[in-house]
Amino acid sequence: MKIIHTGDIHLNSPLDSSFTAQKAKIRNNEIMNTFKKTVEFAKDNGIKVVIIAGDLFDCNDISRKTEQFVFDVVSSNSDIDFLYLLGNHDDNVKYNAKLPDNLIILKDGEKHFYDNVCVCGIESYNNIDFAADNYNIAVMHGEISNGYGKYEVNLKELQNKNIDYLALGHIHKGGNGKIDDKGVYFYCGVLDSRGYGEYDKHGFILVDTDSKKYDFVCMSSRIARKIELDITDLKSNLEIVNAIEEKVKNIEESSIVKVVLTGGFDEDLLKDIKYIEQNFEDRFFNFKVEDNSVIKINFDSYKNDISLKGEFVRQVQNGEYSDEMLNKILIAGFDALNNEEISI
Ligand SMILES: [Mn+2]
Repeated sequence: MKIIHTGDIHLNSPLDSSFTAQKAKIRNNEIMNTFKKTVEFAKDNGIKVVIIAGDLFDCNDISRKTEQFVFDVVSSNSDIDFLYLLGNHDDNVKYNAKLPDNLIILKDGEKHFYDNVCVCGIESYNNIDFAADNYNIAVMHGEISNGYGKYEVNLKELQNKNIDYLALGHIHKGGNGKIDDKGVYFYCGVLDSRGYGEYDKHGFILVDTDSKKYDFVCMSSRIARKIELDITDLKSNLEIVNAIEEKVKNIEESSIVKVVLTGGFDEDLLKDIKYIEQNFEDRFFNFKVEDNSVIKINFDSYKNDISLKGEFVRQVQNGEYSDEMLNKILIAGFDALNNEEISI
């Protein structure tokens, strides 16, 4: 049989670190629709089991609208079982309405059988008890580690326990590996990116228990992209804009884009991040510049400089600052001495 393994959908996220309130609302609605589309995929492909490996919701106090949407989608597909393990974000959601019968909370060690396929949520390693002749799916929410914390997954404890497939949630980027000679683990990653930090394609894993094939199915309604640009050899804001233009020319306009500036720039380059951002803001769903570049100063050339700038550079050079602080002071000082707005 075929099973969908998803998780970390994080419905009802504030998304305020990536977007304005207006765009956050749009993005949340889109992610709700991605959940709906995932269920439609199950319906269209005759899939009867959807595993949600934790963090369906981003918080315990979800809006009634979100609850109603999820319950509607689930209850209108009553022939699909949604096996839902609680995550660290949604372990204590208080629902307003009664849970649909087919939204089944996975309890530690409780087995759910579909012919020879057994699905079981695991919180305590003591409760692992899979029969060798079944196809066994363990569901956990946590990160692979050598530890024993609540959201840590210790593979040593899962070896030689007849697990065929370990459905993991919690880590927002997909990934997989082996448990032992028999079993594999998969992180499904988030279903659809919520913004910066959840880059590239996202979706769910389609588990085929017969062929033991595990396929990633992309569900991204928008893709977040991170692009690096080394500005070491660039001399002006215009050159930076042109270099970014070259980097983003093939990126879909629906994307969430971040350009990270790196390298050491010449002190004569009066960088204006707002100006740079303005050139791309309207083209993409969201556009941001993260400036990690540093100012390059030839301290020797200021040794005998009798100007105010020379005095400033010498003062700063003799101060005891971290590299990061030194960079900030130099940029702000040069902006001030050049009669530019100080952007610190
Ligand atoms: Mn989590």
